[in-house]
Amino acid sequence: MILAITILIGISVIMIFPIGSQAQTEENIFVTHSGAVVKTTGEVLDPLYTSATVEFDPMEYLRDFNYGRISQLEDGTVLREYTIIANDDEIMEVSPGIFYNVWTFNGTVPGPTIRATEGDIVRVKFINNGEKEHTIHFHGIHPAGMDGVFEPVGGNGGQFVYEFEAGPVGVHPYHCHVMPLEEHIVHGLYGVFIVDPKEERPPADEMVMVLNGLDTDFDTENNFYAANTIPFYYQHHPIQINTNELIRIYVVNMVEFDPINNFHLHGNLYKYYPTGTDIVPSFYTDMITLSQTERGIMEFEYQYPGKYLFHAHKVEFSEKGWVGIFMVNENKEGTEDVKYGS
Ligand SMILES: [Cu+2]
Repeated sequence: MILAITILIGISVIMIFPIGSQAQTEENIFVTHSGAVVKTTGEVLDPLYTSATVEFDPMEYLRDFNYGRISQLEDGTVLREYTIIANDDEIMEVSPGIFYNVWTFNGTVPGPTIRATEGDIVRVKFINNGEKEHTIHFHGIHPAGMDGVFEPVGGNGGQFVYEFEAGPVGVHPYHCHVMPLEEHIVHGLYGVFIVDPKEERPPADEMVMVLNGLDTDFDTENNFYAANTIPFYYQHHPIQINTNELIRIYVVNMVEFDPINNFHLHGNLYKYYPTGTDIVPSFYTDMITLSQTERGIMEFEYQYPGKYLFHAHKVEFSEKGWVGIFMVNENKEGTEDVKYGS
């Protein structure tokens, strides 16, 4: 009897284990709106990408700020006009052999980082070229009718113009707010909205990092994680910065499914401004924890040159792609500060 049970347990262990391990690599077939059929395994790989093999360039996105088309209203107020086009039928190879149906603002995940100065009028012409209804919901202060929740914009060319005064100062996410909300966000309809103070922040080498995850096998769990969409990208392509130069990172956590994310910096500590709304930092730390759409501004300078990791200290996330390197170069005399906010 004991022998029989042992055999049964042994068999059940042997049987259960392969089923569990195979689930990771099981192929899923996915049909897009246009009828294209793609396969994905959901496996997480650590590929050596180059800018020629990714459709989205995380290095370009990092320091790309869209200040809009600038003009002045009669009373002298600055008007900034942007166009954001939604789509929900693009397929992107996010890791070798892993295709994902991305829903995009202006063709990328994340969408463009739009930027204004507090008090400017922001006018966003939104065009929905997708099949589904979409909106843009901006975090920040604006009238109810500009909130992008109760005014879904129809697909196939639907339009809406969002207009509001930029504020408050800080870093804010924007995202689609059509139900089921989780689905619209997870597929990639989000971006960053920076509101600069009227009195400019000190000059710095500025960058944007959107922490995100992609569920490539559609089981409502993320298969990989990243800073700016492509896993491991900044590990294989270190971000070049200089010693003794102020670095300012606008960081936004857009990971769904997992309750928290975090940001750990090696060999240094950073000043942290939650939501960026205060000009006085709240923390001096090497670790912040972020829940959904939580964000802030990090500032630091490296004293010593060399290679330094930055990554989620939720180690599972870093092992599945949310990891990068700063290559700190000796600051050559005469290096000019990069000025932003114009
Ligand atoms: Cu949507």
